[in-house]
Amino acid sequence: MNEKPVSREEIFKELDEFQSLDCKYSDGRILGSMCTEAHPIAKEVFNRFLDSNLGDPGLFKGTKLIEDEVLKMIGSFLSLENPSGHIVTGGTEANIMAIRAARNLAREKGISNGEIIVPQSAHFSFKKAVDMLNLKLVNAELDENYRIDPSSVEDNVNENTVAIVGIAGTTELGMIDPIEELSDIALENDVHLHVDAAFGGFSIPFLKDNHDFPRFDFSLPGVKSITVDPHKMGLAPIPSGGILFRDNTFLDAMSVDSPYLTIKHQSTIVGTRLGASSAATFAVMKYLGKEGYRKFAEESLVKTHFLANELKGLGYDLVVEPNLNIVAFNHPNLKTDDLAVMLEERNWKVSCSVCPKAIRVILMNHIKKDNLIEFISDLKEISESI
Ligand code: EBR
Repeated sequence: MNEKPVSREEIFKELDEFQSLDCKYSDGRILGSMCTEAHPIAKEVFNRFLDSNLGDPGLFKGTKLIEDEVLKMIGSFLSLENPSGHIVTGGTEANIMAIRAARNLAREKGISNGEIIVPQSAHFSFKKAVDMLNLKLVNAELDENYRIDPSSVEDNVNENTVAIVGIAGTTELGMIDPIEELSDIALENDVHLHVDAAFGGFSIPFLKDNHDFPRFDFSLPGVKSITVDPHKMGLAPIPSGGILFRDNTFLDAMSVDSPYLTIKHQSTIVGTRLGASSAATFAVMKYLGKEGYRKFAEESLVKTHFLANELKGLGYDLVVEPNLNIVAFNHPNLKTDDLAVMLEERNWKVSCSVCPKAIRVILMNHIKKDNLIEFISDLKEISESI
């Protein structure tokens, strides 16, 4: 480290050089991200609340009220009036908290060798959760549309099951699992049902009036917790994830004494934590309202169907008809990895799914119709060149 202070000019010059190596959402070439550029009002508010620490909420009472308000607003579109929960760093932390609560409550019932059942399509954060929480991960099979097969869940539930996980917007394909059926299984077996709606949580509720989506939220009695990330479809800055629980018993099951803080107990994994995430999320949610999110979600679906139809017209194969704003596809005569390289050479930042192997494009807000037209023209050229 430098001994003497460095001038602002020099610092910014150096940082500019580093930053010039980063990809920019605004270029419209990042096709494989589930995050996007945060809304301007959220960025402004984030800066203003940078010093507030929700790890010690008695010092930041106003920011704590903001976090509560954000949870209430999210609860209002997930059919739960008074949710318990927190704004956390993202889907990973939210999922770990949900599984931790389920494990601790199951322990109270005498389960010591706990297992969780997750679909094969689950995000890898559940692998981290079982590793950290000393649980066993059991994979449930998928149906032909890459959604969890409830009969596979039924086959795998046993006396050690502490949680079942369903997904509303899978990471790779954006599919929505049949949560209603999982809810019945969870109730019958007295097991915690967690819904990972990290991706779909900020779009499905706004699309459901005009589209035929299955129920996935707290209106289903078996659902005990939901992950929903403002920093994905919610246009909030990173880090902003959400974990909502049906009531306080779940946070209580994880609480530890927290001496020397302004609160006596703490249930979050993280201690010192940003208030800025809550404040920025509050601002963008208020600013857009349900109407604004409906508009963004509808636009992303229009782009999704445009891309899907164009791909079919060019002879590419879709893995599955999209549920949400993700299109996964292959070329009938090319290996996915080779196609990915060809697209990378044309400066597209693509990402590949594993189950099954395919190129996947997530139609986030930063991808505009013009970007898609250019992308489709490159895919046409690739197709004609082989
Ligand atoms: C994808 C995160 C991602 C974001 C990937 C940007 C590439 C990017 N997914 O460029 C679900 C259903 C997810 C998910 C992340 C997480 C974890 C949980 N559940 O901790 O905020 O799709 O990354 O969320 P995180």
